[in-house]
Amino acid sequence: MKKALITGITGQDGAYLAELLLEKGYEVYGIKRRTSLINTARIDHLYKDVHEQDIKFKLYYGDLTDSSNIIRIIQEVQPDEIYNLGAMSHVQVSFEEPEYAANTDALGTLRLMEAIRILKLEKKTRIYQASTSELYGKVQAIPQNEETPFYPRSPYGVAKLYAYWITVNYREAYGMYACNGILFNHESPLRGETFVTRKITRAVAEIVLGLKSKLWLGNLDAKRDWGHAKDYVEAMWLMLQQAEPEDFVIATGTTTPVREFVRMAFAHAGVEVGFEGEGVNEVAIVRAVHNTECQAKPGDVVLEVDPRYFRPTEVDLLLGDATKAKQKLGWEPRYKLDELVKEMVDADLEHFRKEALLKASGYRIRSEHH
Ligand code: NDP
Ligand code: GDR
Repeated sequence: MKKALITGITGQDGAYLAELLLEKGYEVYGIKRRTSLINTARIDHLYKDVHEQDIKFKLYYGDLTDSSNIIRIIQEVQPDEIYNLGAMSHVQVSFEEPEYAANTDALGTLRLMEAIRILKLEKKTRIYQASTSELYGKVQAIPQNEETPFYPRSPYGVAKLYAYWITVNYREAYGMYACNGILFNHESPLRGETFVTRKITRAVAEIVLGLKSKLWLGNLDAKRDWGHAKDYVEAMWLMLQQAEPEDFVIATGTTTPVREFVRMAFAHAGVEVGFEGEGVNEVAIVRAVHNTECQAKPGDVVLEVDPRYFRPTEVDLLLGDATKAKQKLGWEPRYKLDELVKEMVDADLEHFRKEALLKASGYRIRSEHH
């Protein structure tokens, strides 16, 4: 039975990957941070299952900023595979916490690599590094593939650039099986609530159910190549099953503006919106409603632009070319963007219907606590 260690197991990708590896018969170990509120909501179902059977899923407290803790956990687990998904992963927040982003995302990766070396596991343990399309940053070529030059545009992107190269360097210097997956944006109902897709699908559900009247967003012109996290964690696993370690771009090959994602999400909930105005004055207005449950009415302004969400430097356009992954890994995305949008909107509608019921019954709901 293979053993996998996942950093960032409490995040979106960690949850899908843990599920996939357990299905494949792995023993799965994860590193979670100590937090004042419990942070394991995305993996609680796996944890419970385990108590009914043998222990195949175990969590350790830890942090990528703490070397001794990383060394101790790796020494205890002796993993066959490490998936380094832990990161301060929010691009805009990295402008507010640049040093922490560097410490976790750049030096955290170095700490993992060094732990492998200190423990002399170079020949045993394979490492997946969660690299990102944010490395491409300022557009140098369209579409972007493994040969496209990097030009990161945020402290997050720069920290991940270090992590990318230290992964390549340890592979070349010490013969480690270490791979970079250069993954383009991938989303799901488990996506963090402050990333743009989930922020949109949550707001659409709240607006439809009458729990909120308006959504505030930043740059509506940004274009992203959005896939489904479930497809992307499969690519991570495939990268560690090859004869030789290599780096791969993982993407859908389709790019879509934020504005269009908004339109699609409302449309899936039975609300047609149109956009008027430009720049900071752009708004989305309800044109028609085809959903009897919907509380919004034609003419309502349901989206405004708030410059607070503009970034000091932006990544305008991401479009990935995953030909290499298709040829060498046999990987292709299964989900189309409209299926992803539907799954996310449906999940948020279900969630907020419960809140709407509670509100109608006189209980205070979460959004009213802030
Ligand atoms: P999330 O933000 O959902 O999850 C990040 C995980 O990292 C969480 O488990 C978080 O813990 C943990 N973490 C944060 N800081 C530390 C730290 N100092 N030490 C240990 N763990 C830490 O990210 P995703 O699941 O979306 O992404 C997974 C990885 O892939 C990240 O490295 C991200 O940068 C990268 N990536 C993501 C893409 C995407 O579109 N989703 C695309 C390309 C790359 P907690 O739950 O306590 O916050
Ligand atoms: P990104 O994802 O920065 O691409 O990083 P995010 O969803 O945060 O932004 C995508 C684009 O939408 C624009 N945008 C907004 N973004 C947020 N979060 N909130 C808003 O209100 C808003 N309005 C417009 C942004 O400006 C941007 O252009 C994600 C993360 O998962 C990274 O960890 C990962 O490496 C990359 O994807 C690939």
